[in-house]
Amino acid sequence: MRDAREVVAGAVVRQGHLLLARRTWPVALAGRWELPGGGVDEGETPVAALARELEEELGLTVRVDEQLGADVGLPGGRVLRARWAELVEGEPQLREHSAVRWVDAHGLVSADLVPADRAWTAELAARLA
Ligand code: DCM
Repeated sequence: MRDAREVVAGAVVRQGHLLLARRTWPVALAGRWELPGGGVDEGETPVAALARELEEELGLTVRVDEQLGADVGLPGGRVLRARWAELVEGEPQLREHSAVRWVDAHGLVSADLVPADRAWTAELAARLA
């Protein structure tokens, strides 16, 4: 388990629907939905980190685009940022998550998101509307 100072999450949109993934860890977040992603390794760019994480966790090939929304503070002084990501290839595979789903704006707003990701709900919902 990495203890990265910076965590990057991906907003993958396909046919007007956003990819959400259900976490299994830690206990406080298990069962709640997130934009998938993970920690930026030493010497790695956030763009490369997000592409790597989405490949490792879900088997997706993406092209990482611009940042969306605000930076979000996480416990331990870490910062979480989100970027749009274009799906190039792949169907999500459950390697670390317990489920995935593609949601429209209504599904996003009603999803039990991890707390940090709620910072982006309005901007994401606007894009999906
Ligand atoms: N995290 C989050 N929202 C995301 C992705 C990650 O709040 N969309 C948090 C959960 C963990 C930390 O970032 O505290 C590291 O994530 P991971 O365990 O997926 O590497």
